[in-house]
Formats: sequence, C-alpha cells, structure tokens
Amino acid sequence: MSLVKWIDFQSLGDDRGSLVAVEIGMDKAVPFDIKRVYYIYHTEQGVSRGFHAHRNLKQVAICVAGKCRMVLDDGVNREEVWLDSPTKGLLIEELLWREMHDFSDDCVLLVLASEHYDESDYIRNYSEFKMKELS
Ligand code: T46
Repeated sequence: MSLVKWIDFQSLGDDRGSLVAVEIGMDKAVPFDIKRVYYIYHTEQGVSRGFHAHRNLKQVAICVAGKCRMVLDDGVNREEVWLDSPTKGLLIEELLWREMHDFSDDCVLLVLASEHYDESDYIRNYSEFKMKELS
C-alpha cells in the first residue's frame, strides 16, 4: 500500500481568483479534529527539514504557495512526492518518517495537526524509529 495519501480540496474559484475551504467531519476532507495549525516559510535555499516521525500525531500538509519535496518512510519503504498545489493535502499519519527537501523560495507549507505541540511525541533518531516500526 502506498505511503502517499492525498486529500483533494475543491478549488472554489471564480473570475476573481481561487479559494479553498478546509473542513472536518461528515464527508469533509480532513479525517481528524484540528488542534493546531502551523506553517513553514522563508526556508533557506539548500536547507532540508523534518527528519523525524511522530508517535501519535496525524497531519495534513498543504503547499499553499511554491513547492517542496516530501519523503515518507515507514522503515521499509521510502516514497517521495512534490507538494506543489494548494488543492492537494498530503495525509501523514503516525509512525512515518518524514523529510522535506528542495523548498522553493516562495514555498509556504501549511500543516494541520491533530494534537497540540508535544516534543515527547517526536522520534528524531532514525534507528530508534526503525526499531519501533519493525517491532
Ligand atoms: C512535522 C514537519 C512537517 C513549536 O514550538 N511548535 C510547533 O507547533 C512546531 C511544529 C514546532 N515548534 C518548534 C520546535 C522547534 O524548536 O519550532 C522549531 C522548529 O520545529 P521542527 O524542527 O520540528 O520543524 P520541522 O520543519 O523539522 O518539522 C515540522 C514539525 O515539527 C513536524 O511535526 O511533521 O514540520
């Protein structure tokens, strides 16, 4: 099964421009209650981010401007995708190693998170992640 799970958002555009509404519940797109929103922007050229997994956190990442490359790894398989559309959300569930590379200068990566920030939820050591994932 692919590690890459896209959520497609409808663009509610008209002749003035585009608009995307993100909602939860019912038949709407995001499969968890959103407790936190953050965004990553002005990433320096050549800088990569991430390099961790989460024990419980679920997230949806949407590149609302520009683009970046996301690598997902479940300890066995590794896949990569470009986040380059404000109408595509990448669902990143728990226990997936993630890395972000090749940020464009104008990249704004919006992330919707199922939990408040909690550093103890992070697994920042790849060997520890792999042991946990394979056990
Ligand atoms: C993830 C990827 C996609 C906070 O204080 N509150 C927050 O909500 C977040 C997300 C971060 N921070 C602090 C912790 C660090 O001192 O901000 C600093 C940068 O965070 P970090 O190095 O974890 O950033 P990234 O870009 O490596 O990872 C982030 C998220 O942390 C992570 O959950 O999945 O984006």
